[in-house]
Amino acid sequence: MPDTHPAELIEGQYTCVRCRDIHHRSKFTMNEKEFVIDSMDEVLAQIPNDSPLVYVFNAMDFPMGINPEIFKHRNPRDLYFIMTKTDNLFLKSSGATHDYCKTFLNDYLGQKYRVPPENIFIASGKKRWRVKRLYEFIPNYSYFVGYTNCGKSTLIKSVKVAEELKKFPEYTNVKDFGKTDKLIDKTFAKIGPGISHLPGFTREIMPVYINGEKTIYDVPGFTSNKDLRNICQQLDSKAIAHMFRGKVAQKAGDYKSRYFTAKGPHVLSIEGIAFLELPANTMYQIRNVTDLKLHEFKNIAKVESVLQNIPPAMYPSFLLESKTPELSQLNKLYVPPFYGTIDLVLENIGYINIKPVGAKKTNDLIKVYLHPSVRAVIRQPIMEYINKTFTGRDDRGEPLPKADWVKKSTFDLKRYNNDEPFLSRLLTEDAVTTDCVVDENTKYDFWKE
Ligand SMILES: Nc1nc2c(ncn2[C@@H]2O[C@H](COP(=O)(O)OP(=O)(O)OP(=O)(O)O)[C@@H](O)[C@H]2O)c(=O)[nH]1
Ligand SMILES: [Mg+2]
Repeated sequence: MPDTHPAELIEGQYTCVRCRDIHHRSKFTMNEKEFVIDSMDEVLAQIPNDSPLVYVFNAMDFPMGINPEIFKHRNPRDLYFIMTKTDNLFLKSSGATHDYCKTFLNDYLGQKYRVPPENIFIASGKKRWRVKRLYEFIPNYSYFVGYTNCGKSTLIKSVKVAEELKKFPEYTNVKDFGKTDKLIDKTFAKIGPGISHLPGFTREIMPVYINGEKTIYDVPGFTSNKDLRNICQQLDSKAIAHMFRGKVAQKAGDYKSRYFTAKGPHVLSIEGIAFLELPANTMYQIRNVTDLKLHEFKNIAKVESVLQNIPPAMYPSFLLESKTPELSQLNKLYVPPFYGTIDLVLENIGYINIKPVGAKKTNDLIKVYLHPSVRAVIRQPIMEYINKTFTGRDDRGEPLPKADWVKKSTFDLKRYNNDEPFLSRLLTEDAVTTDCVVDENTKYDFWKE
């Protein structure tokens, strides 16, 4: 048994000037030359046609991380899918929630794209959950692809670190490293691929050798948003980390989680990078599953005037502080008509769970002012698919009035079926119709994937 403590193995100097600058954030700027984030086709063009692909996606903004174009490059049987960052979805690496999540992904990717269940894996690179099985799941010579910042390099690193930890038998059987996590991160800072909260960090395909048995290729992430860089150029590294940190959905976005009530025509600011204008005469329960702060304004006119000159005392509510763009510079979109609860999902950032309450008095839509660097969609509430919830029926299958649910309703897992849309993009002004009343039977009529 080696008597060296892992922390003593640490670190020399950084070998790459760019990495050092990013970590110490001295002079690094995210300009166009330094940070090139390609489209999926450009990235895939660099990978041999017959190599296995492991497609990685972020749990928080699912299914925004699934780009269906990937199925043009491979048959679904030859694609391996890993949902990572699931530590932002639930609290434990195994147990019911993990299994329900797996069922959900099997249903979703299986029914929609014909991906076999054995090609789907649930992981957390950061927490190194189930890393031994992850190692077995990954085909030799596979390339890790996915949107930028989704956690590819961290996953590969988790496998590499698990191998290194074998040299320290006292750590090999530890499932969750808990307090030793930081120590391990520090110790192995230079092992395996580089990771960063800055999108576009991995710039070249890089082989990672594990155990002398397997080779995995880390690949630069792709993006569908040419404006992504814009926001990162204006923020320091701490602010970017905060923007992408997310919250644990099982704590903040569950039906039992704390909520606050917001009424139209109030406007909810998501730290000034998105504004939700609620229609007058509407009321919602809001659960915030992002790390960003929500701030409620009286109406859109108030927002407009504040944005013209943000008082420094309000900077904590504005990610971009004095550089927050005015409303005219934001994309104006509408949440399509919905019935029941939805998640408004912000790519990489997390989501806002929105539940209408009270009698419906208007057909006006929620208007979203969105920073051009941020993509957003709505989806059915993901927690209903990975946690058991009220069915609204009694044990004989009879529908119950809402007031009786808590006492009499059965509890069940919602199962995905490909008959109804799971997500919708937001609508542009010209796609909005005035006659858009929906009910239980027509609730997805205006959803567009
Ligand atoms: N909570 C959580 N955060 C993670 C996890 N994996 C990665 N991250 C964070 O996400 C950010 C991006 O991680 P990377 O592994 O560099 O992502 P990438 O996909 O390699 O990004 P590119 O190289 O830009 O394509 C970092 O801030 C990580 O700490 C995870 O499992 N859970
Ligand atoms: Mg990377």
